[in-house]
This record gives sequence, structure tokens and C-alpha cells, in this order.
Amino acid sequence: MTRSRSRILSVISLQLGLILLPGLAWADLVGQQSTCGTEPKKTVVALTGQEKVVDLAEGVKTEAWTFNGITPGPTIEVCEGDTVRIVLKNEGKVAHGLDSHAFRINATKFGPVEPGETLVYEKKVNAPGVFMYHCANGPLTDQHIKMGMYGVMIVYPRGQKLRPAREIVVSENGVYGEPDPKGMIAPSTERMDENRAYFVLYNGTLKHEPLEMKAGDLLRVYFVNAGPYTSTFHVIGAILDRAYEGGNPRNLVYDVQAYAVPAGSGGMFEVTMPEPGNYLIVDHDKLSQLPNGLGIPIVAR
Ligand SMILES: [Cu+2]
Repeated sequence: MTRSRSRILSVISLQLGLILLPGLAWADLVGQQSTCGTEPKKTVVALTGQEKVVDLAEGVKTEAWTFNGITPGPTIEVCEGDTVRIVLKNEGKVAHGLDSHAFRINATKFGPVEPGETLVYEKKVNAPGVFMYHCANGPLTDQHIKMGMYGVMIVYPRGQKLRPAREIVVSENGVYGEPDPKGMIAPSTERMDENRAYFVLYNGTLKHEPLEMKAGDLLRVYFVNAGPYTSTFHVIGAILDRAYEGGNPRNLVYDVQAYAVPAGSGGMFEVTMPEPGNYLIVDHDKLSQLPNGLGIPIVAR
């Protein structure tokens, strides 16, 4: 992992600070309490659309389309009842837009906008959960998501305090092309159209440093599956104490071995490290992708 955990990208807020973090599993989140504060607020989320080459680690790079130059895009944290203003500046060469599943809104507001232009809309978010956001290009939206334009938007519940836990963000997506001898991937639209990912990985990287915890500690994972397949969230060596469908605290099941998250959806999972040892977050449907970054090791001391 070469990207700095301290790379905080953009901070714009009308009141309390909203901090946008890259999609690193162990990046520090602002968290529920600081994000929610004492009352609903108005928050501005500033994003840019950029086409660029991104580093997948392990010597592999790919052409990508991104939010703020990274894929997945920055994690957005807001609170139930907040009014969220989206400001997307298209710094790319093709039209981009922004569709967040956290909104109940006239879908034409998602764009797209032409290069050089800025898309602006706002709406109150009234359902807590862990939501996918992604580019909204119109007819080529599928391709834009598969080129890397997606991210995680957490809408924390207001009035229902989450248990103290170590918190991480994990998202899953596909990469649609094979590396050439120099490690460069030129994405294949044919593969995209056929839903035939070459790599399926977590957090846009082929390599994960272990997450260090203590035995008995609680881990909360904010999870989004950007596709193209259903993800079977599982932690090897542990049982999910609680799984929340869509990441909404009202949708709770206890003590499950795995939880399915379809493409375009999310979840919130809580798991206690049972004893000192090694554990591994995996997609149990695609264990063949473990060497390709579809596994996050956990070491409990
Ligand atoms: Cu786009």
C-alpha cells in the first residue's frame, strides 16, 4: 500500500467539518458522533470527475475514470436528516455525473455534465445506511462505474448510537482488463459489457496491510459492493455478531456466517475478534481472487 493514510482530500462544510477520505480500509473516519453533532446540518460534498492512470499496487496500473483522482472515490460521511449539497466539477474529457443511492430525488438531477461544467444539486438524506455512489453518464453509466467511478456514502443514523468499535470502510469492484508485460491495464469494454472482470478486489488495491486489533475488540465494516457480481461477505475464523441489511440499523440479523450484498448495494457488519490470532475478510463467493486483493487480513493480539 503506497497511498498515505493521511491523504485527506477535500474539506468543505457549512457548519461542522465533512472530511472526504480515500477508500482505504483503515483510513480514520470522522465517525457517527462528530458527523451527526447535535442537530441536522447542511453539508457540501465537493467532487471532481477526472480521467487518469491509477496504481493498483503490486506493479499494476490501470487507466481509470475517477472521483477526485482516486478509485474508489472518497468516502462521504453525513448524518440522517442532513441536507447534502453535491458539487461535481467535471475536469475530464467526457461527460460525468453523480448518482448517490442515499437520495430520494428526481434522477435527472444526477447529470451528466459536460467537460468543464459543474453539476450542483441538494437534498435531505432521510434513510440511514451504507450507500453506493457512482457516475451517472446516461447510456454509458455501466462503463463509467466499471472504469472506477464509484465510492461509499455513509449516512449515519441520528438518535441511535452505534456501539463503540474499530471502524473501516471496505468496497468491492472489478477491473476489466489484463495487465500487459509492464503491468499496465487497458480496460476492455467487451469485458465490461459481459460483466467479466479480470480482477475483483477490495478498496481498489491488490495488496492490503493487516489490520491490527485486540482480541475481544469489535470491528464495524461499512461495506459497498460496486459489482459486477453478488458479494458474500465473510470473515474467516469469526461469525458476524450483527449484519445490517443496507447498513440500516433497523435491518438487523444476529450471528450469521456470511451476508450477501448484491451489486449496487451495501451493508454494515459487526464482528468481535474471538481470540488472539489471524482472521481474514473475504468474499466467500470468489476465494480464487484472494491473491488479487479480495482479502483483508486482521491480526488480533
Ligand atoms: Cu463518469
